[in-house]
Amino acid sequence: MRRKVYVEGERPDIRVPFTEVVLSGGHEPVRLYDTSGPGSDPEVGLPPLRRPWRRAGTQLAAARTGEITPEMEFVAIREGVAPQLVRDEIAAGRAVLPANVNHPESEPMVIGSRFLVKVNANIGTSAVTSSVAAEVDKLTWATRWGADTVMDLSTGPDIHRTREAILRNAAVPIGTVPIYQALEKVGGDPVKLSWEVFRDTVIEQAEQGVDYMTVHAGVLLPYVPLAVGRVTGIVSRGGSIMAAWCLAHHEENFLYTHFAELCAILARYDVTFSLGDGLRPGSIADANDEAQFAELRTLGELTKIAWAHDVQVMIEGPGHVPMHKIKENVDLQQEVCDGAPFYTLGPLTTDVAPAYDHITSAIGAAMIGMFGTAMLCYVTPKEHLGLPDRDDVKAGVIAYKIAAHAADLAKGHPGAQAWDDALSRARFDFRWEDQFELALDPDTARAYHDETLPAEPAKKAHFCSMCGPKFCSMKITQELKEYADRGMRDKSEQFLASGAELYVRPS
Ligand code: IRN
Ligand code: FE2
Repeated sequence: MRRKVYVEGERPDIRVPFTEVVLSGGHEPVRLYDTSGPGSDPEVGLPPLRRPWRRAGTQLAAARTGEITPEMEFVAIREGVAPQLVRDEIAAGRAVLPANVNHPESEPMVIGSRFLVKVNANIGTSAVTSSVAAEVDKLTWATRWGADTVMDLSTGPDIHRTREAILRNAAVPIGTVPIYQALEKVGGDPVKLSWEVFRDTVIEQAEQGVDYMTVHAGVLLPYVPLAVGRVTGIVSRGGSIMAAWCLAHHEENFLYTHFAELCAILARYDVTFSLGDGLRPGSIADANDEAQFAELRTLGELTKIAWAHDVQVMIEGPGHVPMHKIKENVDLQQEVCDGAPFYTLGPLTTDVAPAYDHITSAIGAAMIGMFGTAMLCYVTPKEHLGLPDRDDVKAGVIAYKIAAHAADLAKGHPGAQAWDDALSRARFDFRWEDQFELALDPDTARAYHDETLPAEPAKKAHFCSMCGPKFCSMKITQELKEYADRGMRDKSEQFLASGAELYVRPS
């Protein structure tokens, strides 16, 4: 059985949610990180949990003065670490706590290499209309399976109202790419974009409560030609929009030239920068090329400007990268961005498996997570093929939760392995119900088991249909263990009965 429990902080209004898995036979319950939120009626929205904590100044500014905010205390309990570690990592810029002052419904979380690896799920429609309720449903669905943040990438009509509904129902931080809405405002022609339209869009979204924003400020005019000879050119939507603007006007990217003004706006709301990788590689052939790394160095430069304004920053990364070229990405990013959190899209480790890119990319995500990436942007099976539906969202989130947890284990995050150990013990003891409940996806685990052995007694059986009763290795090992225990007991009784004395070596 699973149930939601809350752990209280020093202030009684700090109540940190966990999923508690209650196990059979007196085994200790297991507590899991819980992103699902308290649940809401989409028409009403969630209660404004963080309203009493409202502050002037960003989490970064507070951390730098040595303050531990209620948000920091909340995430310390959530992560099972000391609040001082949270504060110090934020102060150093190595972690971000995205929490817009106008999004009081969100439950605080932290993104940084010293903490649990996080997963982002993208939702939002293209030009197809979709009801507000349908978007809220996708959000709830993604967080139910463990998405730590959700990005609303909606384009098309009704963008403001949809985002409002998402924010008012989101217990996780919400990210956006404001250039998409700015482009809508100028009728879809990148050439007509301007700093003013972009600025007003950022203010509109910050007022609503968007917690972090992707800004493609590193796509500089001189870098655009570097992408020309590539197999797949510029694959980032935001990157291609800014490249088109730069070329048409033959001017430097206005996001870069107005970056300090942008920092001043984000600081007012404590919106976190997610510096976009507009020149990320879109194919194995283009991985780690000059266009990609030139942009990354510029993102390093912008990171320092944001920090000077007390604005929190994370850095977006690739893309498509073969396994042997992954580590170089993290090492370079950490070096040029002074340890700012890395947030990568996969990477996909091969281009040959459309329809399975949640797998090609989860392989890369697990590796890059192990090397120190703080958040993984999911890829669904529909990547490169179409707009993901509900099932794709779930498949993407689950694939990425696996990658993130595998990385947590490899990094030795305190407490990560307790979950594996509890599940393995349940498996070895044939506590089938406990095994299902501990699973990342209990529904599918149970359904697969019951496909061949649906009867109730099978939930106590010492085998499953994979090997059958005679060939179950776990059953044989258990019998072996019993036999060995019995054998040892018999031997010791024999020994004692023989009257022999133990020789004890003098020390
Ligand atoms: C994450 C890392 N690199 C890119 N991303 C995500 O891609 C980003 O957070 C956002 O969800 C999306 C932006 O795509 P474009 O506009 O760069 O294609
Ligand atoms: Fe791709």
